[in-house]
Amino acid sequence: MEDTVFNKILRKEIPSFCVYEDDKVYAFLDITQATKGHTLVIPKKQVTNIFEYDAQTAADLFSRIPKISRAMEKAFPDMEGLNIVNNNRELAYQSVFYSHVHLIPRYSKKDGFK
Ligand code: DGP
Repeated sequence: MEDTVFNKILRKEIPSFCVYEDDKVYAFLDITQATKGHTLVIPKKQVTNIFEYDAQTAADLFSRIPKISRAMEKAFPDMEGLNIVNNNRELAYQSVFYSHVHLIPRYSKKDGFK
């Protein structure tokens, strides 16, 4: 499997802002911040895309998302909605080939972010 920027983040070779971590997943702020708090969640077991998941790794990843979403809601009380996005392969706009889920908060008030 490709050694991606997310492998380097997991190995702490490049810095990231940790949102949540346990033995199965790591969640960190996306460098682009599509909106305030834009977070990426990755499984610690490397998977390239959705087509490659075994059931346990998928359960490990997706079972954490409600908890992380609630933590984001606490951190950003003005957050009113949340998009959950997962791009798979280049044609579907995947640019880092280590599977990840985007958690993108939505705000009704303009606060300098989209
Ligand atoms: P996607 O297009 O779905 O593969 O999204 C990849 C995301 O990864 C993109 O929103 C930007 C983010 N990203 C790329 N490089 C880095 C990095 O070095 N640090 C962090 N925090 N995010 C990164």
